[in-house]
Amino acid sequence: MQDWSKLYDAIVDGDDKTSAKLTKEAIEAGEDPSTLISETMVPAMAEVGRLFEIEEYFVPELLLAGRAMKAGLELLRPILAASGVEPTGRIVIGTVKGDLHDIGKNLVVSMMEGAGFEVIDLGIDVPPETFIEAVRDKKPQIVGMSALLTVTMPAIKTTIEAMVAAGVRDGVKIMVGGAPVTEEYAREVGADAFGENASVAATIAKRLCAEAKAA
Ligand code: HCB
Repeated sequence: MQDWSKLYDAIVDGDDKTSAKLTKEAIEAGEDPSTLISETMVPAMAEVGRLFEIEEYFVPELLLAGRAMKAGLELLRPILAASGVEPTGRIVIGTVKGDLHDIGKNLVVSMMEGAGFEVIDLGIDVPPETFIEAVRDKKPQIVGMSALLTVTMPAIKTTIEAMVAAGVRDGVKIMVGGAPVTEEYAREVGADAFGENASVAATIAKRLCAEAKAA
């Protein structure tokens, strides 16, 4: 892979126009989208998180960096989706109630589309009722939930409990993820899997889907 450190810098600096321009150049140069995301773009967002932690960055910088990341991802998404073959299954995914972070969830969406899944993206700040409605209407094999804040992680548990109460839990596999979520937490709240990152999430989703279809 060529050196795309200027793309890394554009995301850290929150420069969406340069991020889009350089992503376009990377696509034209034949770079592999997954490698560009995992080796340049995701590390840039990690650096943004570090700068926020040491109070060099504040919320406006996070917003700008998020916008710059999205500007690049939007260009890569159709290419990732086009690499898929047979529809693998259907997944409903969303960021749980109270949480507005969607960059990681959007990456999972892109990777899932790339793996051939039909993805129904419920967006951010999704209440349990919306997950339940989507399971009833769309009949997915998998439900994905994302949480980035320690204060919104409990909404994963609440959503799973609401799904149990509504009688829609047993028909689906649940995968959870997001920076503060762990394998142990996933087990504790009764999820079927934990997706450490988007590419692992897509691999696990294929396995879960095969299990759901076999059941
Ligand atoms: Co935000 N924020 N933020 N933020 N934010 C974090 C998450 C902190 C960790 C920063 C910090 O303090 N170090 C922190 C949370 C601390 C905590 O809870 N312990 C924090 C805070 C505190 C806040 C606010 C409260 C700030 C404030 O207002 N004072 C506020 C909360 C708003 C709300 O949600 N109600 C807030 C707001 C924002 C924005 C809006 C400015 C912006 C979000 C923009 C957007 O998403 N559209 C933002 C951002 C950008 C971040 C950081 C910098 C980056 C998050 C990110 O995009 N990571 C983040 C710092 C960090 O995470 N280090 C910071 C990159 C993606 C690729 O990683 O982990 O999301 P990911 O996803 C992975 C992985 O987890 C997995 O696959 C993904 C791809 O590999 N995955 C799944 C994710 N979901 C999955 C679901 C599955 O089913 C399977 C796998």
